[in-house]
Amino acid sequence: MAEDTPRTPTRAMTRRQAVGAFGLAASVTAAAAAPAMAGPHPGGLARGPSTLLYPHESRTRSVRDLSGLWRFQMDPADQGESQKWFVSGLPAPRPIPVPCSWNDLFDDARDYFGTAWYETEFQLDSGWRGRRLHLRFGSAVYHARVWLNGEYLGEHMGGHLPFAFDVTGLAHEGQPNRLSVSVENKPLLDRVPSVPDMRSARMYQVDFPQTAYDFFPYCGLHRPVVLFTTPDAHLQDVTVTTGLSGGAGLVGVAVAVSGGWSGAATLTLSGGPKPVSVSISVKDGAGSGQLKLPGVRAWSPDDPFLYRLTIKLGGEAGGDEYALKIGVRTIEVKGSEILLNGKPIFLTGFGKHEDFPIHGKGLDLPVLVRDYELLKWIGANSFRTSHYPYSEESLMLADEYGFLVIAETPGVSLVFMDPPEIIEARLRQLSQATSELVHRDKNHPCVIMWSLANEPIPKPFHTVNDVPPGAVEAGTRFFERLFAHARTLDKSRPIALVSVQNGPADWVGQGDVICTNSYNGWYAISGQIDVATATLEKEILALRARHGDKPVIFTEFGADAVAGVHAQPAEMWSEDYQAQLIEAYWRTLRKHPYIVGAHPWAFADFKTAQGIMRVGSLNQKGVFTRDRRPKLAAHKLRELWAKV
Ligand code: GCB
Repeated sequence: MAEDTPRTPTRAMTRRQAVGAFGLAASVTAAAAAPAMAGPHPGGLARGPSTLLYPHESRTRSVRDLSGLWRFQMDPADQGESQKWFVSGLPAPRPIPVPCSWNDLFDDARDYFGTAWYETEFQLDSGWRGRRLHLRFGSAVYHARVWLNGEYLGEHMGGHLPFAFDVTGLAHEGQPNRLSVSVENKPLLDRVPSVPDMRSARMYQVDFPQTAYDFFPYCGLHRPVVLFTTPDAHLQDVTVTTGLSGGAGLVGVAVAVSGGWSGAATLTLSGGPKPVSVSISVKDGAGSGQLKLPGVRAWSPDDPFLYRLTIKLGGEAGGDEYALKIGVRTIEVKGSEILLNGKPIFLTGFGKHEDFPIHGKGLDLPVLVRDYELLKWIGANSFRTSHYPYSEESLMLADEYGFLVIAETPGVSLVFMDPPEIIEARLRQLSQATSELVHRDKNHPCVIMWSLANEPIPKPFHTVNDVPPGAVEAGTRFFERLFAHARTLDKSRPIALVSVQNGPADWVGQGDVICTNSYNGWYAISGQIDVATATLEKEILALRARHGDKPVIFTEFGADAVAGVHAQPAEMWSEDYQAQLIEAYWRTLRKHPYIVGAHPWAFADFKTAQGIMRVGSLNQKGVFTRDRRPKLAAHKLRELWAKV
């Protein structure tokens, strides 16, 4: 480890690096933090920035998934860095699977939110000689620092989004290479999501662990860690935009190539009756072109047809090759409608969570496939990635299944009663996460809208204090800046935030679509479905009056139901009550043509902090149980949605 490598990240350094981390997140950080460490590669390549493109294999790219059993050690005293565990190895490790959350595995780790270390070894493939070597993390919650063979690579702040390093020259052939990662998930006020300020948020003192949001704060390496190789000059980024014109598809492709590379590249779209190609020239690392697909099969939930886009550098000469699946579709807001390929859509589906026993938030492909099968079974055409970016695998699969996805940032339960410097720190962190999210997911046809936040509130719910003066205005300024930032990142999709019932109109009103959560019949007007729906009716009219002709989506409504509990007449917590409340909401919402989506909360029961409102530490508003058995409401929705 270089002498000047900081051992303990100070707040200031952490912030500076996190902000600089957008795009080629950790690579930039790594390059900035450790230029002197870049050893010469046997093939003579020096380290450069990495790429965040999903690591697909190709003729020129090999991928090695490092998933499996790693070694793990908690570090409550934060001594691993000063004791150089990344050099000596972990003193007392135990096995841990990657990807997985650590919380459900070990009794002493369930409520552990400090630093923990991960360690594994890998061998280099001799066929990789002369290639550029990259190391990529799908997600580490929340703050990760990484070493390879004792050399510090860099860090990444914020969960749920990937980061990568160019590690060319740092790994050795013919011997094990040690990879060490520290992951830390301290609940801090200035993070996103953050914890409530305990001085003013009385309610949270009865919940454990304390969170401002309603899901368990699982930690760890949640998604695959992979090694991949590229040629020296390689594609670093691809941006695809699609349009439709008189039965033809128009596909715009912009590429970024490492090292300011210049030369010819070929773009090919296959999957249609015959492949379509175009040659483009790349200058100083940037190039773009357009392909036309006569008789295009436009992507939609009814026909989620995907083309394969292959990009080859250097024409036939054999430079880097990268392929991804794309769908050709348009999405726009017009008047009170959301139009997909020019036709109005209505969203049926849910807010979900990445959550399952034992895995926690670790990528779980069997559960992912089962969820999508159940979404199809119930008649859902969409879901929201509440309340953070989901795995890249889940979006690739959504492209294939034809689900319409509202992709949400980790901006959940933001409050605006804190000191300005805390609010500013959150804005920086959330802007970075938004940049990384759009960068990662911009090419997915399934993503039809960005949600910048879920239920921001001036002050935490149930606090005794009044809304502090200036909190609403602070939120308005915060979202003006966040929306402006997001709109520079993607002009091709609507952008919204999801508001809480009766949340400040000036916040949600900045969105292209009005998204709102509504809990009449549960948190408000408990136990009285008729009164709840009459109130809902008034709320709908008020929303319309306030927000003009923007389309409206009810992104959450519902009731907890303990599976197996029944009551006649229906009572709260019974399956009957949940089914009846959801049906009453559905029928009320459907009367209003400007309401273009209804997502009951939630798809499945999920783990939360312990608290007086969460029996079994579960939110039981799922229409499926946590192990995916349908409740009465699931059958009811299936019946209702069959008629849409
Ligand atoms: C909400 C939140 C969601 C909660 C839900 C509930 O409004 O957006 O995260 O889980 O309410 O059940 O309280």
